Amino acid sequence: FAQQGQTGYQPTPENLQARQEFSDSKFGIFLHWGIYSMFGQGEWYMETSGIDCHEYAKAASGFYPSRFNAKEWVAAIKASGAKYICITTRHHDGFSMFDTRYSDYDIIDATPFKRDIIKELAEECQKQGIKLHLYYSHLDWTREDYYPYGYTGHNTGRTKHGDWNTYYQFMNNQLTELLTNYGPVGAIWFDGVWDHWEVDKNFDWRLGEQYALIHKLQPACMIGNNHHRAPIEGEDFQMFERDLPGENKAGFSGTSKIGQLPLETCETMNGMWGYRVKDQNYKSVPTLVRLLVRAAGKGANLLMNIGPQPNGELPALALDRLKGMGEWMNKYGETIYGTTRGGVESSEWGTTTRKGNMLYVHILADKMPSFITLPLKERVKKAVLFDGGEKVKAERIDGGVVLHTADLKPDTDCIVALTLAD
Ligand code: H57
Repeated sequence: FAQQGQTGYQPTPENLQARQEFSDSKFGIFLHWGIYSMFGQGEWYMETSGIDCHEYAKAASGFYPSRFNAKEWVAAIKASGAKYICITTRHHDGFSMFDTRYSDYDIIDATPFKRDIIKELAEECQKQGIKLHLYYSHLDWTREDYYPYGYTGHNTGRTKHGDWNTYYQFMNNQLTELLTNYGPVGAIWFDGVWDHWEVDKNFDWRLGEQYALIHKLQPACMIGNNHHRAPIEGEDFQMFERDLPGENKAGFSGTSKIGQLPLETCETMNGMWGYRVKDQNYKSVPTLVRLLVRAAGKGANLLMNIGPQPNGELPALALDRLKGMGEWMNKYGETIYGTTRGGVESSEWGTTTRKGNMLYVHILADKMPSFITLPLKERVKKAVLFDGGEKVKAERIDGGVVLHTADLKPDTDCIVALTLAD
């Protein structure tokens, strides 16, 4: 599929630096917010309930998130230890959460709220020093020009005609707005190419030209695309929805082959991306921490999702989890930020991260294993508990090192810090 990418792409030094910072940051917060939030049934409500897109669109006139306060959102997210925020500027329903000249189906023209949410968030991110990534959907359940050749199975009442070229131009116009009017954008997070690819795996989205446009407008802005295929030329990071890198359990038709780019995996804090009133089943802080640690062990960032409420507030349980994760990151962030994959394959007991000559062994099991065997070539100069510095017995064996862990206390993450000889 290389023909779909930006041919001859050479990332600029700023872009390479952005990639490095991104990789080092390890933790971001995803926000799925749109007029779908009002229905309280997740962001796929129009499609899964077969609602006519014109009926659905009327809901926009009731969108008035009076409690929205970008400053509070950013502060709460920053306190979690997350280094970036990725927000939906336009999801599959086609509604734009920003001020766009290219459609009236947006926050300014179609709602009584009339405040540019993306602008307020962008300004606040700048002020508080956290990066902003923008989610942008290729798939559109509302526009008639979305389809190139026919109906692909979505039952939202839209007709099948229209010129796909005008849709392509529309997307590029909107991307130009997003990359011109909101200051530095950390990344564009694309989603939805799989919709046509499920029908025609060679459908040409003309990504090359689109990626080139983005890199021309903001060379440092990274591009990621939720396709679960090997990276396409012009992309700057590789993402895996609900999969750790290399896994392919989320139902995508791609191979999930891992390339050479920075990695990111995204997950939901409860069960849905968009606000779902019935779903109060938020993962516990230890569970979330373990997800983050497992991702880091694979060299990947965790992008953890929250679905803000229709009134503009983050759900109370989400705020609680942000606070808990922040407390953990304050203490143990050293073993996560700026690390790379540990080089010791993750296993049942946990995983490893590495920074310089430090190897962090993250034991994530509820029951402590008696021994952990690490296939390390390097000599271990020192082995201590990260918490408290107590010595842990490390024994050299053929082909590795055995850690004697029987007497350690299980925790959310019991971390053994190994200093390796260089
Ligand atoms: O925005 C969130 C998340 C980040 N991506 C969207 C969700 O609304 C879901 C994307 N799911 C992609 C997927 C999973 C399996 C294959 C595609 C319907 C039509 C084709 C499929 C599902 Fe397939």
